[in-house]
Amino acid sequence: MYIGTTGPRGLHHLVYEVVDNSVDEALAGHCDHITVTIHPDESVTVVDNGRGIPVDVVKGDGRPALEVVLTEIHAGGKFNRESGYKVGTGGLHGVGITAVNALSSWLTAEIRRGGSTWVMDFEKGRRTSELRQLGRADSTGTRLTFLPDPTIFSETKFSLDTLTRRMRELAFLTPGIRITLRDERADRTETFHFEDGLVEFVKYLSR
Ligand code: 0RA
Repeated sequence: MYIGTTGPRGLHHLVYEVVDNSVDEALAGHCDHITVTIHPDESVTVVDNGRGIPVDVVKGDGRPALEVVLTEIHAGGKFNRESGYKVGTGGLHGVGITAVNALSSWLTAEIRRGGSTWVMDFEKGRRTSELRQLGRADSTGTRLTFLPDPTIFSETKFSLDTLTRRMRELAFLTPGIRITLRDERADRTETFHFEDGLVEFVKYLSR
């Protein structure tokens, strides 16, 4: 879909697609902190404190919304009409996440919503578990962890520099948001937060 290449650019694009969905949730006014973690095995976790991807059953479909969001390409607006959730059709939630799921050896979605924590697992884009209710949650949000499929990508090592540059740009472009990038391979953590967006970006570029 929007990954475009199976080289290093495409690999990093997987992270951007997932983070973009959290940024959308921030732009909608429901999220102000996104954390991206590169794990030692080159899997990546993106956590946000948004509303959480809906987990209730989609009318006329029978599957949890979470499963539909992660396995279907939402181009026709069907999901939107029948569920009332705004997903897909290019800009909003859902288009890229399905591609990331399909291009990952495994992906785990953990949702905090409606007072509970919910989990669902996938391999190469296919669901491998039921939606499980894990326990109580006193906050809301989405946590997606995925391992890029090495049979698809020629390179599966993430560049901290590349991800740092992108997360800084996203923070500049989304004033007020906090984006934390953690690299467990090197034990490094950096947080990007700009109250003044583009003004600070221009200052940064011309420093
Ligand atoms: C569909 C509907 C709603 C939120 C989301 C998707 C959503 C998707 C992602 C992806 C990463 N983080 C996300 N956070 C939210 C709205 C649900 C509602 O009306 O409460």
